[in-house]
Amino acid sequence: MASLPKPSASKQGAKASVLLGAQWGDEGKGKLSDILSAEMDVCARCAGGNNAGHTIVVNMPGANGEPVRTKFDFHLLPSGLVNPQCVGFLGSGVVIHVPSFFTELDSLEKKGLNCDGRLFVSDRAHLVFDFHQVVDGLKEVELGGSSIGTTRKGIGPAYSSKASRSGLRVHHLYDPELFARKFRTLVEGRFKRYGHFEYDTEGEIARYRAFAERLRPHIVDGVTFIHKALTENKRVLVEGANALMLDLDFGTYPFVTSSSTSIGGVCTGLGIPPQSIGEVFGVVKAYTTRVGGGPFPTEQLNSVGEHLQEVGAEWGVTTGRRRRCGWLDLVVMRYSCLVNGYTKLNLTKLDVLDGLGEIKVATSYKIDGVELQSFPADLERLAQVEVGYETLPGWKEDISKVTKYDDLPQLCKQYVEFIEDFLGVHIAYIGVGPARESMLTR
Ligand code: 2SA
Ligand code: GDP
Ligand code: MG
Repeated sequence: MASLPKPSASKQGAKASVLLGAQWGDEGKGKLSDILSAEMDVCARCAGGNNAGHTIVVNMPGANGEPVRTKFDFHLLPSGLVNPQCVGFLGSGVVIHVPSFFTELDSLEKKGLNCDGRLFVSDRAHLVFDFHQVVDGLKEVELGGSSIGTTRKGIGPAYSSKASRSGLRVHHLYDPELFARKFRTLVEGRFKRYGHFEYDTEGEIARYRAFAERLRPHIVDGVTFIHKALTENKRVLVEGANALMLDLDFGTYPFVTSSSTSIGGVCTGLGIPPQSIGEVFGVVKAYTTRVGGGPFPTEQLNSVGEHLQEVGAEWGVTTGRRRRCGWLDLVVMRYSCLVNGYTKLNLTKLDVLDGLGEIKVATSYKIDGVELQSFPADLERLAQVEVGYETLPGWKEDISKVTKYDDLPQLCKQYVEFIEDFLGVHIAYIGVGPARESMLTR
């Protein structure tokens, strides 16, 4: 095994670039991750699990070498894997459902991506088991009308096991006695809490013995792996999953996921210090969507919302659920910029706004006529806010074929520059379609 680089060496090494969702997820992170990964040696996930759904549309070589339009949906694995030179890494903060890991890997290989020798997993990452997924569903049923609307992938229950110090990590797979003992205790605990549900505990223990062998070539000491990459000046991209408003601490709690999806999760999920972070790319959709329950101040339960949902094809990539849609919320975005410190933004799905007569953008929240200084922590207060909008004129043209920023309609540029001025962060990339080529740079 490679030994840990000297701390002084890591300080002089390369800085990792980070890409994070700036709203409630599904901003189009996968597409930017794919584009940036063309110039990367490593693409790493630091948090979340197979609840994520990152879509990439690229041309793959067909049987006779002709380009074939291919759509990839990544859930647990890093999207950068689409680029053949890029190594994928799942850091310690990720929760891993091993059967899904292999299903996803197999489906990539079927689509013509060879991932041999370029996918690694931290030995400190926690495992998600099928019983966590069952419990995820049972918890949701228990919550009834106030359910979170989770993906039911077991993410919350797995992070609960981790936080309560009874979880199983990847390295436990290689101590079969200990693994079996801890596994039985965990399952028994769930039976006590939720009543006996159908589950073949001994069958699962046997299944994981086989998985352990298949997983072995992928496992690394995660801290050594990432520091070695940085020390050797490898180009590293950290691909965030979910988004700031779903962060366990800074999102709309309890309507959040159970991991640290903000910038802090990069350090805790990979074991790197803040000074090893370089660019921080924030991905922001030109409007807002949310999937699952929870507050959404700019939601449009009307023809505007329907337009955004239909034209934007807003369906969950993991669960197929219809996404809720509304106007861009710059109060959320200002808060998001504060927490994550984006150095550059990618505004995505601008083409979805084509043809709208006017476009609204939320710029303030008021309660009893008093403007709030920040995004409220208390959801009761959030429910009382009166959203202040700025109305901008829309553009009539189809922008999906535009390849240069200067060629966008004037009113479209006005929309982009309004957002940029409000947030004070450079919009360096603009998405005008789902494909890799449909990205303008500025
Ligand atoms: P969980 O399953 O415990 O993480 O769910 C908790 C909340 O986090 C939301 N969440 C998501 N929101 C947007 N996109 C996600 N990924 C999929 C996608 C979602 C899908 O890319 O479309 O297919 O439904 C994602 N994953 C989790 C979730 O809706 C809950 O509000
Ligand atoms: P992620 O979770 O942030 O990676 O985003 P998702 O993949 O869940 O959802 C984004 C959806 O929008 C996917 O279907 C993408 O193919 C699509 N998409 C990404 N960028 C653009 C864009 O600029 N325009 C349009 N029309 N679609 C886009
Ligand atoms: Mg998604």
